[in-house]
Amino acid sequence: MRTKKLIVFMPAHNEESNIGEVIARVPRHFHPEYTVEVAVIDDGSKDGTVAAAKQAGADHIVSFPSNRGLGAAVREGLAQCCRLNADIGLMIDSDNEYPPEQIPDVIEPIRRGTADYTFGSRFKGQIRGMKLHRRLGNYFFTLLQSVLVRKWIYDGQSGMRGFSREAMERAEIIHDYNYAQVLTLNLIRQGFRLEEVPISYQVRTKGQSFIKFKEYVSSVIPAIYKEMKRPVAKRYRQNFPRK
Ligand SMILES: Nc1nc2c(ncn2[C@@H]2O[C@H](COP(=O)(O)OP(=O)(O)O)[C@@H](O)[C@H]2O)c(=O)[nH]1
Ligand SMILES: [Mg+2]
Repeated sequence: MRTKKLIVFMPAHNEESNIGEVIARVPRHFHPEYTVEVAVIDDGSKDGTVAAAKQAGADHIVSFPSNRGLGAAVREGLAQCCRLNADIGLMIDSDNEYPPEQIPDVIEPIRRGTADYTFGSRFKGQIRGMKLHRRLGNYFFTLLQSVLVRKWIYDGQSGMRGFSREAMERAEIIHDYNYAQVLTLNLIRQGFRLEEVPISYQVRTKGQSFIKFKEYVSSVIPAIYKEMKRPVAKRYRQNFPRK
């Protein structure tokens, strides 16, 4: 029996005080059929992020020479998973807000074959410490995605997501600044199946969120519009042939 590979990848920008703990908490032996590797995409960090990641046992580290943005880093993470022959990819933020212990739960629908793309869903699970304005921003952008894809979504901005190999190969992220909305619109429009798994989330206690309201809105809204305007090729699923 061929062992399968799960790659847990982490976009990181100046997370020296958090990334080591996230890596240490990744379950390395969650299933006898799976090996687990950790990949870090360091987006031009100026602090000790790379050293902390190495120290904590990261298996692969890609460093951008300068800061390119979270969308670019996630795009590189997905490409790296394919290059390293992952069967499943799992992205998790490196700021210690999402629970690595729940990685097996979040990829379970993909292992089972009932989904191709999963979210660790904070709004289906438990949230500690989220400020009201962030909560409202999350509701707004999630509702917008729900309307655009005509499917009820709970947590469109989650920083913990699972991907089947095919979803990783075909995903397109059309801007460098962020990925959260455009990636979901792209995958669902191609016909990939999304499932949300409840997780518990704790707002960061160290370091800072990179999100600045004006910059976020003025980058994300045009990107959503651009993604929705692009034609996408529907994937062909063998078990559900199209009529
Ligand atoms: N690649 C990349 N990652 C970033 C950047 N800024 C933040 N991140 C990472 O993206 C993740 C989410 O960022 P964070 O600032 O916590 O956003 P929030 O959770 O939405 O407040 C963390 O893992 C950060 O290290 C950036 O400029 N580039
Ligand atoms: Mg965060």
